[in-house]
Amino acid sequence: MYSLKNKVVFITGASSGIGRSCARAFAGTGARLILAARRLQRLEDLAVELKRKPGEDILLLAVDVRDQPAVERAVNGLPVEWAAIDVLVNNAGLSRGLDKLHEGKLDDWEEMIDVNIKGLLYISRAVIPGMVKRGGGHVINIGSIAGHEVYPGGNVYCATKFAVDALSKGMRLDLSGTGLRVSQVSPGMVETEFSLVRFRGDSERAGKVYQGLTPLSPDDIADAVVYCATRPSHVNISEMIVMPTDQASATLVHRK
Ligand code: NDP
Ligand code: 8X3
Repeated sequence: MYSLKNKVVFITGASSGIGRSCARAFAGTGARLILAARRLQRLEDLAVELKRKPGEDILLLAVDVRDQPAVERAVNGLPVEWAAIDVLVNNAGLSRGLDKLHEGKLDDWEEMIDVNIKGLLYISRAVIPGMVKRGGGHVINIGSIAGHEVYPGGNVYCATKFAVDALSKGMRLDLSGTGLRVSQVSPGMVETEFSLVRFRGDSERAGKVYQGLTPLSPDDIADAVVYCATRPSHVNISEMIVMPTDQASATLVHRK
């Protein structure tokens, strides 16, 4: 098994859901954590929960992944003892709305494309060159079943996750021979703030998404992410598609 003890793990979108669960799971491996999100207070609360001291064994970054200069400043400005990132978990992402394409809101499209595709690219562009220089590192992208199958109303969100799938494959090709690993973990339905964000705070509508079925928990996905990161260094898990037992495909869900 690949030991993560004292390795530097950088997680985007660590203030909630899958990213927060990844932070907890990686903390259990003895890794040092760089946690990024816009909501700094949430990250500070998480550092307290994990009993870690910001700056010492955990580093918190308030950054909007859509802001390329800010991303570059944050990564290039890391203190020297934090600069050698071993594992990057590209998790920050969101969906907005479930409108038919011809009725879609342009702002929703822009936000999903800016965060899910461009944000992932900005972070990757800032972090991966250092890994290449050091001859090692692991990029783990959070894709989705929505990156393999399109569902009604999913249009642009699905397109962004298809793009993440293409970027994961592209990274693996371009990084061949560098010693870096690239994995993608693609979940089905996970109960997080995802649907609340998609429906802009409408908790009744968000709750209905998971009604009558047992969704995945964000800890289930963190478990898969840590599994990828702890394989021996000659093993690259290209992709894990993780579905709830109650969900057979993007469109077929069993509800009691
Ligand atoms: P949550 O809404 O619970 O978490 C999303 C995270 O992304 C938050 O920490 C949020 O932090 C961060 N984020 C959003 N926008 C930005 C931004 N502009 N800059 C920086 N960080 C941002 O959702 P999930 O945990 O479910 O989602 C995590 C990932 O998992 C996403 O990529 C999503 O597409 C993917 N996914 C989710 C599934 C699900 O069913 N939940 C299934 C398949 C994939 P903050 O707001 O503080 O900036
Ligand atoms: C999130 C999974 O099916 O709600 O990526 O789009 S789904």
